[in-house]
Amino acid sequence: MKSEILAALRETDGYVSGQELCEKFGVSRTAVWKAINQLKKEGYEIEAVTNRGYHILSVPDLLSENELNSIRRTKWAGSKIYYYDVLDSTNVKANHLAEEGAEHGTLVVADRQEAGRGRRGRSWNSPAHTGIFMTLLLKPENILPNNASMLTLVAALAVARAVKRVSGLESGIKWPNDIVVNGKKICGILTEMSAQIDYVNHIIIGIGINVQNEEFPEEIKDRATSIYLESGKRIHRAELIEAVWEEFEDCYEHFMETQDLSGLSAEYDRHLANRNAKVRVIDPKEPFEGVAQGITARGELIVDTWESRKLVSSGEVSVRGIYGYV
Ligand code: BTX
Repeated sequence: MKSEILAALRETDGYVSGQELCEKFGVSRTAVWKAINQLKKEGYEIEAVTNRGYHILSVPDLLSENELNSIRRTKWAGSKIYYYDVLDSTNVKANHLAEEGAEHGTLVVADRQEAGRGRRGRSWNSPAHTGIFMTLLLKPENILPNNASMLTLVAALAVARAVKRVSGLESGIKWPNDIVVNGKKICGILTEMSAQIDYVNHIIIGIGINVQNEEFPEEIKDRATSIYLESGKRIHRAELIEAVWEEFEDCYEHFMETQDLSGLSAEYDRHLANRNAKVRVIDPKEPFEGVAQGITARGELIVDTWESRKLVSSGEVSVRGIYGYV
């Protein structure tokens, strides 16, 4: 009920009368009044004016099921939202939920992670009240396991679009899965899949975004940054979460039409952080250097070396700029 009332208040720039809310949700005036008081306690500034009704003045940067549901405009992403103040990892939780039968579009969000996961056993710094830690569960009916890794790139593009929309910041994508601003990481994406040889059980897309952070631990401070540090703006995390999944739905539709990135690669290339720059490809078998040109429709990075054109697939390989992390 609280999230419906919140949604009704958000829908209008003006006032909503207590009577309207009672009728809309079939509840008593006291119930409305109680819900409004609870919202105020949580930090929402709500004005009540006699004969006019309620009006929302400001919203705190708060993550909660109410906040996330009341702001939701997506078609299917986040159709069911699980919010936690603290989790070990939203990816771990989403995996469990998937195994228990949770549906396509289920979203897990946490305010803090105690064991946030990066790729290949690395960890993701996930302090409270600062970042976005979330995982979307996909149970696509017709996707081949070989195509699933491209979804990381789809998600990266969605995050870059959403960051621009909500904060105004132009970000780059460090192939395949980091979003960077001024050469430092503001977001990482970890896609995991449960599949048989020719059938995908489920895919989970975990996204971590540094939003309000003012500082980072010593080990990562020269390669990590946040939306606040880069833009000086205090954006609302819930608003960014909503924008990411709206953009993701759009990118995902393009992806599913062709099951590749042919409809998205040009836009991805425009964001590619080290496009036309020299990169070092750290391939465990054979490291090499070349100039990054863009991506193929299958999401491989095109790197021209002095002797040939090479296509780099994600997986074991990582790519670094010659003069630093990007
Ligand atoms: P990655 O392996 O590419 O990056 C991890 C590396 O990035 C770390 O080793 C460290 O150097 C650096 N790092 C750690 N924390 C941060 C941070 N907050 N900001 C910038 N750099 C950092 C990238 O892995 C994938 C990360 C996905 C995180 C999300 S959060 C929600 C979901 N749940 C979960 O457990 N993981 C994903």
